Amino acid sequence: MKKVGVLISGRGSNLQALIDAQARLGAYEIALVVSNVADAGGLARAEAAGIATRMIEHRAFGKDRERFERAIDAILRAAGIEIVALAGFMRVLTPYFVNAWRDKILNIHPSLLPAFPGRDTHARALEAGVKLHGCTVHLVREAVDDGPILGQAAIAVTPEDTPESLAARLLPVEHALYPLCLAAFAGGNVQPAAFPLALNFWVPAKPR
Ligand code: 4DW
Ligand code: GAR
Repeated sequence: MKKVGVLISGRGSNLQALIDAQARLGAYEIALVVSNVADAGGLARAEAAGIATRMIEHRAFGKDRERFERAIDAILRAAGIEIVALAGFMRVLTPYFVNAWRDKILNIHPSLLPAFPGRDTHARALEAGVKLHGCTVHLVREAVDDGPILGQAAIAVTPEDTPESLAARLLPVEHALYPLCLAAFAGGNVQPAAFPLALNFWVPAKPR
């Protein structure tokens, strides 16, 4: 069982998915949730699940990103964290933190990377006229939305789709993909698939 620390900045629906799946998947345990935003909805979700939380407000560190990250690093290490999962965490991590936790930080991004890195992914996917959209779980590198891809899941785009409808249809897919990728990664023994691999799976019946 690997001890996971989840970094959040917002509503925490992906955190909720990781919490809800951990007993079923049995490969990771969320031991700590760290938020850089005081009123992040994810903090209440963690508390409701009996998970320890910490608030490290980046503003308190001014422009010194590395000092902010040293504070997070110290908290993660004190809690015995082995894997860091970003779940809607909005601060770019510097080379210091990425290298301190190299190959131990995962992120979920709402596009089929390397297509549509950055913000407004759904609007840009529609603008580009793609017929498949999706989400990606990847290892975090210095460059944002970059790094080895652990898993992807795709959805079909319809002519009626709006950025909002795409986001709403993709979110439960994110919630299915992230726990599976984290569990596979935590279980070790994973390497890039040697052949194209498409997964289809049931998504949670309960809306978040
Ligand atoms: C991400 C990328 C850029 C910003 C926010 C989030 C996606 C995931 C991510 C978070 N931190 C990361 C990643 C990543 O993929 N790779 C690394 N670190 N190394 C972004 O531009 N954030 C800005 C602030 C936004 C805000 O506070 O509202 C920022 O200046 O950090
Ligand atoms: C999710 O859609 C996630 O894929 C996206 O932010 C949302 C967080 O929602 N992440 C990024 O855009 C990273 N570049 P949540 O707080 O409800 O999990």
